[in-house]
Amino acid sequence: MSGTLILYDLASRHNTAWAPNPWKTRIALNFKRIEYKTEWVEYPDLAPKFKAVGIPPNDPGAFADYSSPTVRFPDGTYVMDSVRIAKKLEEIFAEPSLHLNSSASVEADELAHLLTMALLPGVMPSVVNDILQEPSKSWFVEDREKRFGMTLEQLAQMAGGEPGWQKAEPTLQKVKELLNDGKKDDGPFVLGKTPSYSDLIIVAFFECIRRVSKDDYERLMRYDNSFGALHEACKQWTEKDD
Ligand SMILES: N[C@@H](CCC(=O)N[C@@H](CS)C(=O)NCC(=O)O)C(=O)O
Repeated sequence: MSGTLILYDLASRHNTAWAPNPWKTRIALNFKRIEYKTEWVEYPDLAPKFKAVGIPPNDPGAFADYSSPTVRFPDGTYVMDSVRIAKKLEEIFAEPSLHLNSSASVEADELAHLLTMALLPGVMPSVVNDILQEPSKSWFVEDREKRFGMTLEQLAQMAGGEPGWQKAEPTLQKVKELLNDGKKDDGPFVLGKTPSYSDLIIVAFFECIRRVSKDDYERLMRYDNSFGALHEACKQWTEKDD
């Protein structure tokens, strides 16, 4: 089977990308200038849609059995999970390279995950009120309340705002080090003048925050000049967002 590559991304009322993990794949596709179509999926449709085409669930212990990003490649195969997708993209579309062998790639993925865990609880009410539409909206409220054992407002009160930023602090420091220390040259990227997957992952997180909370995004950009310089240098790969 051949055809256009399809990115299954989480639906929003604006029909534009917002969620942190699908942004990792989208930005990699944009970076490699690969032609693709987006299929927007509502949260409760992820599992039935992916099961129906035979995708095995994520490994035990994953946040969800079925998740976005998922990609259907032109040969008809499906791959779920941003890291697996990045590896396959690099195999099929070698240039420009994502430089996945750089140890910074793994570190950046971990840092982006930690930042998401620290700063997302504070913005969940805005995700519900400003981004999601039905049926995801009701599904998300119910699912997250069950997972966290409290309402999203209580969660934001407890773990968002200053506590969230405090939790993020050591990780922000590491991102700053990654962008400033031990580089070969003075470019804006983790490897200096050469962009790589590490940069794209960090910017996927920046882009998500920019789209869900202007205040948090501005605070993030004030943390260190290297953050804004990186985001600016990667902006060209965030433009296609639908
Ligand atoms: N490690 C996975 C994480 C994917 C993930 O958790 N994606 C979220 C959206 S940001 C999702 O699909 N969640 C589904 C759910 O909450 O049921 C990856 O990088 O692809």
